[in-house]
Amino acid sequence: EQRSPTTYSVREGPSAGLAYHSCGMLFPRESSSREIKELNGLWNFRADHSLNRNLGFEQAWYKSRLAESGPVIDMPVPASYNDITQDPRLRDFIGWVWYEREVLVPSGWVSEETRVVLRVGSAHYYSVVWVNGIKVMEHEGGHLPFEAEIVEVLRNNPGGACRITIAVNNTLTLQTLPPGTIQHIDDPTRYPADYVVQNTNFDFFNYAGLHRPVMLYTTPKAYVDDITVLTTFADNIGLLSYQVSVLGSPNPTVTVTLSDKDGCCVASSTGPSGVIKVTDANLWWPYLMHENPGYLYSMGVSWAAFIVGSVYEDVYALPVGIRTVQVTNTQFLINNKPFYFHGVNKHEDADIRGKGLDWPLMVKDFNLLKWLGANSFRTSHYPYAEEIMQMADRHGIVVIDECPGVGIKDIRSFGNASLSHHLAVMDELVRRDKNHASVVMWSVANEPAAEMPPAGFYFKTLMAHTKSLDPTRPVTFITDSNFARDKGAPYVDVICVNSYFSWYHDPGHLEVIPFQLNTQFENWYGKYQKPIIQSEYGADVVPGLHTDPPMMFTEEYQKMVLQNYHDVFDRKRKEYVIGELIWNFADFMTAQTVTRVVGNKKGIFSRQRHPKAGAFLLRERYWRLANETGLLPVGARYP
Ligand code: BDP
Repeated sequence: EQRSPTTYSVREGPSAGLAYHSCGMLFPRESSSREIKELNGLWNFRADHSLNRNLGFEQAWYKSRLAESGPVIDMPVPASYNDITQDPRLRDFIGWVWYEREVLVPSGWVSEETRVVLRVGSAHYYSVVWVNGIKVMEHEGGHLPFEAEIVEVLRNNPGGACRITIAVNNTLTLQTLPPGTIQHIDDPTRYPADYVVQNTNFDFFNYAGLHRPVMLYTTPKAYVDDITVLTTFADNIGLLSYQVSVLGSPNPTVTVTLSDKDGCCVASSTGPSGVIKVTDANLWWPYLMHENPGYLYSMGVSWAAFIVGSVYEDVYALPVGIRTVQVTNTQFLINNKPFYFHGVNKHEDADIRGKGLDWPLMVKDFNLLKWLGANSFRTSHYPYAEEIMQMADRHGIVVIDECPGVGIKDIRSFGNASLSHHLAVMDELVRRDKNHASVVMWSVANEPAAEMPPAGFYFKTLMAHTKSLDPTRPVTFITDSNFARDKGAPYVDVICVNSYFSWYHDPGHLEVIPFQLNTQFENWYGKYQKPIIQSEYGADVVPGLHTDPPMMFTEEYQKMVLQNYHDVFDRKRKEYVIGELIWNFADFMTAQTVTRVVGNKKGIFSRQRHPKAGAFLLRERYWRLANETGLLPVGARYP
């Protein structure tokens, strides 16, 4: 049988193309005009183990029930499929897997006045979606939502039966985000026949599947498609300039009301765009910077029309926080007050569910963040679930929102195809997250090969584009390059540096940290005069390992690494260091390598969220920092 190196290409599906971008992507919310049907739970599932992974398309598995074309297994959604069975072939699978679920649609939904939208919160990496055997959309990218209107398809099937088939391909290539390469090895003396591996340059397991909720929701035919809100304030007056786009109606009458936490209307406006003034505004403050952090108003947006005796309307309520963000040479200001990031880097990662959204885990993680006294996190290394962003808004946890630009190490990943996809991902990310008060900065990449010649043009374009999408937030990328040769750094607003002194360099030598870290900061600030965040630092710990004097991989060694870094942070934060984000919040799964003992163990919590010694050290520090730098009322120390 013939097999070409492109066999596992993500573009195997017929007529591949991107989802339509120029519309909004409001998070589905129920209202008097909108209903939701969640499709979480068990789906039918089959991985296409055929040699070219293309059997599903050749045999058109979407045309009838999946069980009719072969065996199926139960697969929970949302979840990664990798750790659900005992089959190593599924854990390490590369190529197309097929999900299917049948749902009955209420008859009232299939009407001339209603839109029915099928929305996938995220599916890693490339997806093709059919409803009742008819293709309704494709989407590239594993961490952002996509949706299609399906009422026309449902109308052809009056019984209300709706069979949703989703094929998902986890293959990463030099042009995907994150990038990867597929390696076919043809050496019968050393490898089995048809040996294929997925190589990546990032340090987390390439979990795949339907990672976030899948749902159907309705809107009226004319509907609120998108809302953009920019906020500022002057003295005690909050100002919200908004823009509403209504589709399906030529002259919509838009009404906007702003309600406070108690549901009382405090201001209103009419028209698709305008400015709302709120007197005695409650600002959105970060956790530990105010006694009432994360204050959110509810912006009710509605559209109504009276047509031949009937009322048509659409109603949508968007949570909004009023706050400002600014960067100076030495400071990061939120609501004009200096903000010091004392927080974490995270992953979407847990036992069994992989990267699947899990409510208990999410709430546990926020409780741990608050226990720790963390006021911020970075969405290393891809956009997190919208449900997580909403929690951050409500709890006042500040977010650096990162796109999946991780592992860009090969010069071929700086080409036009990569850049245009990267720009499109930033479009999708900003469109999804622009209204989150918690998001204070965009990160376009993590540790790219920023010293390579094409990196200058690439990052200049990418960051200019991101700023054009959102002029209100600073933009950065996270670097581990040499300060003198980094070609992307000239374009960032805040320098974010990762370093692992006494770990990957000079392993075991804690005594180098004060020197090397000090030099790192002086070099970067000397060249750019921009504020600096230590965006990663840390050390692996196998929980329960102890030595004195400290040795690598013990709880004591992690504590000493942290302590040594902190001493330098404490000197430099008086000057221009504006934050520290530990690597990592919790242990997480990676590909198998000789440097990883069942995953990355740099967590201050284990993968099961049990604290290591470093967590207690960090907790002491973060609460002390909160007391020093925050606006906490006296006495509000440990909760
Ligand atoms: C950094 C990467 C991060 C890794 C970390 C590590 O940004 O993704 O997990 O190193 O090696 O370089 O632990």
